[in-house]
Amino acid sequence: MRIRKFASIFLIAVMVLTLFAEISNSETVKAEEPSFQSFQLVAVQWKWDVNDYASPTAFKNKLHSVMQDVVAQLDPNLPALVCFPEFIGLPLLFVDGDVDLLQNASTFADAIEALILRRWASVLAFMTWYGVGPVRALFLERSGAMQQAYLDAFKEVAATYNVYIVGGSIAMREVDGSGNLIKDDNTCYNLSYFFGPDGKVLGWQKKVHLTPMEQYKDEKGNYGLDLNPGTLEELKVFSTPFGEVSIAICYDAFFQDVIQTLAARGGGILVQPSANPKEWDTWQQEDWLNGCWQATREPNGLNWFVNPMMVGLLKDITFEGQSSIGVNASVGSGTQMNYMDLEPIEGFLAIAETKDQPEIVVQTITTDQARINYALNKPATASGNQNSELTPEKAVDGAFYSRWASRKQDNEWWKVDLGSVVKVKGVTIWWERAYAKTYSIQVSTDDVNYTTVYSTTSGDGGVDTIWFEPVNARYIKVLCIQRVSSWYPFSFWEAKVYNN
Ligand SMILES: [Ca+2]
Repeated sequence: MRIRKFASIFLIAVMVLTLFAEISNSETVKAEEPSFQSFQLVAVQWKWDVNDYASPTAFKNKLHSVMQDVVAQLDPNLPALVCFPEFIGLPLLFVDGDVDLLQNASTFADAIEALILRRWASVLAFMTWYGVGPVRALFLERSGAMQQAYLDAFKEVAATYNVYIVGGSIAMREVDGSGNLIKDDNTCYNLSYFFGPDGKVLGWQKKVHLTPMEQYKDEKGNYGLDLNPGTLEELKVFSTPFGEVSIAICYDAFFQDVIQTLAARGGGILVQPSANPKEWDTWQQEDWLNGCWQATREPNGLNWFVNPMMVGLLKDITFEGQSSIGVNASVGSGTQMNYMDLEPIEGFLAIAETKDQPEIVVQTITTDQARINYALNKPATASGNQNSELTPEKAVDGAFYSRWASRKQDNEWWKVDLGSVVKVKGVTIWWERAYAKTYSIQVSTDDVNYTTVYSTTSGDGGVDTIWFEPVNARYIKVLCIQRVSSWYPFSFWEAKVYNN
């Protein structure tokens, strides 16, 4: 990851703009005013009921029922981002005919133990094959059934109700939108998937900072969920037509490294899917302010937050908390309010009334400050592509498991047509490991005369976020000049172009 500090590119920008001023003086091309759209943020406060996990159909029916309550509160003419809590998919461990174990056990740990015993033969095979403990082996073994139930249900409701969805999280192996394993290894993560309104999976976020309960053993020696942590380098920022979306799963929103990485990669709306297995007492409410509320006190580009929370009993474990929606201090002050036992403060826009009941928290945002990725789903072309799969438009499809790759040679280019001349201010390139060592970014209003707004000879891959002085442009071209390795082409997962 690299953050391009404004100062470090200022000189380049000045040089470029001096040049550009000479060209643009003779031009009469005007930028279109961006059409900012109001949008709706939704936090679903979900209450555990083990019967919702009896079968894939039971889970899907529950989601439909909740979504019908959600859309009843929405303006159908405005786009919506609907966010579900952390671990909504965890009890899908029992979805394939094992829910009786969950219903009959007195504790959640007992239910997991009973499931390991019932599926002992196949769990043992996974333990042996992958060299892992019984709980990890159970997740590996159950992942296929879990992901199918989770992805099928969320894809269907996203498409049915035409909304973007942050699917809360599930503990399982990493699979793409078609359910294909990303890598056949022994890792399992706390994952939250992101769904488009056509029902398409656009990517997933891994939790980076695990709680003791999610690790192999906690500090008292109790066995936990034995999950793997994600890395900062893997953190994504997703695009919608109404703004960028960053996901920090629960504990992650309390960590500056996660918040700063998300902010540097585009920021936008910070979604914190949460499940708090503790009493919602005054101490806990005060501590919770150190999460997404605190993360949006500084002008860091994370301009709103949505914090859906899990409530109710999962066997012996009580989950409590008030879901909320809020705004960055640099964008607005919100309404004076706070969690139930605390003094009102600025920053919140809406808070659930209860800590233990299902609720739907909705907030309409009317703004001209959303960060929009103009390149999303716009026509893209290139000097060539490696094969018929890795085509130029894969870099603007919003999906983080599809990419463009050039032919295996230096001096290739990729270009997006934004459709009209607009004012642009930044570009983010999410390089695959086949990154460019030397590359330039050029802009044009007519696809004939191009101006260079950025160039480097020391690219190091990862995610490059580049800011420059606002410039009118319709065409954005990435000139890929020198590859990092002659074995590779040039390749990136996504290229974004920002209004601010
Ligand atoms: Ca893509």
